[in-house]
Amino acid sequence: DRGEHGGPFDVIVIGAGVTGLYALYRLRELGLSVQSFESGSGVGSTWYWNRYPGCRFDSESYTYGYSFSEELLQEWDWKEYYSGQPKNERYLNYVADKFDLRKHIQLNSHVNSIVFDEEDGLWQVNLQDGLQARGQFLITAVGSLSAYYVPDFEGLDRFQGDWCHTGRWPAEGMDLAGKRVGVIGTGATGIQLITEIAKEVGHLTVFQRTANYAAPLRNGLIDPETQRQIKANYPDIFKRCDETAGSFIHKFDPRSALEVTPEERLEQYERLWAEPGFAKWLSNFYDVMIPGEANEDYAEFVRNKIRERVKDPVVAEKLVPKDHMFGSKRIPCESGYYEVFNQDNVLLVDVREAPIECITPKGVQTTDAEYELDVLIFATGYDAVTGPLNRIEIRGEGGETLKDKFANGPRTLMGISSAGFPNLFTINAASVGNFVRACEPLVDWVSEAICYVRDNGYTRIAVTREAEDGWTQHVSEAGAKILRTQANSWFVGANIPGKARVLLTSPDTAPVMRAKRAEVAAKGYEGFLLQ
Ligand code: NA7
Repeated sequence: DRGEHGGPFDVIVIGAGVTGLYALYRLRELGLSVQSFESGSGVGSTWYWNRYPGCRFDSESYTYGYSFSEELLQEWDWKEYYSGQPKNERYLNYVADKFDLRKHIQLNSHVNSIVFDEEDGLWQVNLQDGLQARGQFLITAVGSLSAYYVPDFEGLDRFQGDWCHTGRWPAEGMDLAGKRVGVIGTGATGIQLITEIAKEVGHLTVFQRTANYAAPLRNGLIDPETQRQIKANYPDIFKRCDETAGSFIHKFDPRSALEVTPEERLEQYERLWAEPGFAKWLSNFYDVMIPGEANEDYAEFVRNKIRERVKDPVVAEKLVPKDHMFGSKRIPCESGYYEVFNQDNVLLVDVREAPIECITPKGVQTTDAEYELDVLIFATGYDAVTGPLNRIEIRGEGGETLKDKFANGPRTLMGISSAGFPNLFTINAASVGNFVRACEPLVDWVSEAICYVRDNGYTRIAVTREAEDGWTQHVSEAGAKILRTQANSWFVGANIPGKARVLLTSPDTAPVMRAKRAEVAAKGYEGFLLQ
């Protein structure tokens, strides 16, 4: 215990990434005292930690920026349609400076635990370095994909080469030029990374467990005229995003793929395939993203696109996904991924056929071979949504921990808050779709709730058990029907051994979620107990 860090604050925000920065801005605008603790040495969180080569947006840059400041929108130039990590990190730093947010942020501050003090009704935040802070309200802006996951392979501690996880890429970089490099994992991250480092490594071994449906990103530079149009049209751009299920700019074709002729269908598939980003599926026939015949028809179209690009038919078949539906896992975007496997110095190892047994001092041992490596990179994903919460000891009323409470999956109302944890807003568990579009209205909602509590003479707001039970059941029932729950992915916690299999995000679309939250607020915070 090294004493108190000022305060007590009206609101403590854990994290200074996309959500945390906006929360600081909004809460301060409302006249509240705010403090953020951020474990990184800089702001940006996801865009701070993910420095791996090839890291970039795959939603359009101009849909990913904050909308809260017209001045910011007009000042900031996105150079590329899908902006890369260095620029994205600069953007968040620019925001922190422009709105003078740094004075509310303590960097290099890892939060060990947060404990609700029932007597004074404050949350006590305990930092790794022994410092403490107290606040009336607490917001976990800790991200949904921040608790990086390294599989528990025996022998990793004896590996003589360098290794890292993509989500903790060293600031000084990794020296890969001419080296024998291995990458485990072929999700959205692995696919970006592999494509980029294949240009410089000596030899690359890709350990793939599940082949993915990756689709061409088709990035490009934004020319000055387009830049001008973007800046003139931000209200329309954001309005369009707000109208779609995941707050992306692409709108489904209301027709079924099955109601048009095979020629028309193929013509649309091809036309959209030539377009950048997520248009290929989110502007396609609506039922391409619903389990069923149309989905399988499109999956086969994508499989053939993969086959066309890989020269060795044996390698091509390994890269073609066959065991899960198109869109049931996050669809990675790529910029030359499949061609990497036409390079002589690249080897694809199917670890479903021959699983990894252990890491040896020299490299990776599968059931049938040892692969010698100088560098091993884990692109093995994240303990999503609940992982970042579970890595903090969160104690609510009666000393109950959130981790114990969430052992069989999250129990919340709308992801936002959990019974027995008053004045705690788990905003990181409530996001759906395009992240910045989702986080702004969420932060606004939470800020308004906090003001409502204070303006009406209350001190505490807590979800009722009934409301939480209702929501938890809704997630389970409605979730069972959607594409995202049909495969073993982070969406349902199935990527982490032993984690309960439950949809970790809302089964509802972003507009429905906004409407539900608005209704709760309009009814005086129905489902919450105000004291
Ligand atoms: P993902 O999408 O969870 O991908 C992780 C990859 O790592 C995936 O290919 C996994 O195979 C693989 N993996 C995980 N554990 C193992 C083990 N034990 N052995 C072999 N392979 C393994 O994480 P990303 O970082 O790519 O993307 C996360 C999100 O970030 C993404 O959805 C975007 O929204 C941005 P699997 O498929 O499980 O067989």
